[in-house]
Amino acid sequence: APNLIGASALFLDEATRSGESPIKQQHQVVRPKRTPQGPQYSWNIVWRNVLGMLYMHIFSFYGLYLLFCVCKWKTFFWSLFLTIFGAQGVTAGAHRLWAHRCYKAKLPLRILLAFAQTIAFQNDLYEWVRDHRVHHKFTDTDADPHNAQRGFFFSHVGWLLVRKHKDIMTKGKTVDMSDMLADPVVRFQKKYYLLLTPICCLLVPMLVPCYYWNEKLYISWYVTTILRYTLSLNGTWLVNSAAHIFGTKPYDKNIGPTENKFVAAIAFGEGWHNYHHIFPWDYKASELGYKLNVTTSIIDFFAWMGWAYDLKTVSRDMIERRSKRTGDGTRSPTQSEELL
Ligand code: ST9
Ligand code: ZN
Ligand code: ZN
Repeated sequence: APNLIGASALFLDEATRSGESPIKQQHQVVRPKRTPQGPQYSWNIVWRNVLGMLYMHIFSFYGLYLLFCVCKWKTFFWSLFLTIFGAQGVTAGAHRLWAHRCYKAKLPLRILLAFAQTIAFQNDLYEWVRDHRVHHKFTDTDADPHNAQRGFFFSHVGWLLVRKHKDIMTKGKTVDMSDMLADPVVRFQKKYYLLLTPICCLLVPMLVPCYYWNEKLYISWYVTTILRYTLSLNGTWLVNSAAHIFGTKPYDKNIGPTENKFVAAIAFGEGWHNYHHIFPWDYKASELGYKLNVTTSIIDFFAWMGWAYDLKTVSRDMIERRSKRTGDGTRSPTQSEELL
């Protein structure tokens, strides 16, 4: 059964005071300082990344054509499977397990999730989690790797195309990552990432259809690899862009992140982002049960198996009090009851 954390205020204060535990420290939030004239940015472009992203996005359209008009149906389902499996490595793994420690996972589950996250090719777990903890601590400031104050494009993909703002490096150093380095699964993936990720994300996904059902190599490359990877990346990036710009703010109207159903549906439950930024330790990343939240059901499944345990969540009373105090009034008081 999920373990209810009954006093968020206490939890946050304690984390702020001690500043020691990586699990508590990641829940500190530093509010953005806004200047009236707005900051100036230099875009130090990394052309290798720009060319890579251009190639992927342009050839994804060809992949779309092949997907609907040419490829075998098994190739379609193989791509779908890779999308869902890889996404769980990001949502249930990198995000809810490693970045926020919303629950604990036994070794076999950690290996499975790290493998899935390698298929997703979104940087190694260590780098992903570091950027994400820094994003939560310095949300929508220059120290946020995908600062949504710099607009939709920057927070969506632009941040991967330019050198990072110096604040990310300097302030990012204050985020404790020792728990990550203590995990042998994380260390292994980090050490061999440059070898593992091209194999898991590009090569094997492409070769399986050719070997098992005689798909043509070029079809498999454009559909299973290029299109699937590009769509998965865009689905993930929407959490940083759309769910920081469009939507309601039932839990805290003073922050950028929003509740966005469209993103929740596409990103397997990660679009309930106003809630998530206020209660980042909740393994459900929303208060709405399984509503547009496949990831929560996957974690519950592993909890039922005994591979996931110590699931953390938030009491309804605490959510209600917070919503009344800082929300924008769009939270329906009955919505969580209906779904429980
Ligand atoms: C990708 C990641 O797409 C997406 C993450 C999205 C997160 C979303 C979260 C929402 C929830 C999840 C939703 C999932 C939904 C799934 C749905 C699926 C359908 N703190 O980076 P460097 C220091 S990746 C502290 O090289 P540059 C550090 O010392 C896509 N320090 O900076 C570091 O050295 P080291 C594929 C930090 O040179 C040094 O700075 N990958 C931090 O400015 C240099 O770091 C790519 O495209 C920090 N946060 O380069 C690759 N950061 O590492 C993109 C840095 O040795 N990356 N430091 O300790 C790059 O090419 C480069 O990073 C760069 C910046 C050009 C962007
Ligand atoms: Zn998060
Ligand atoms: Zn966010």
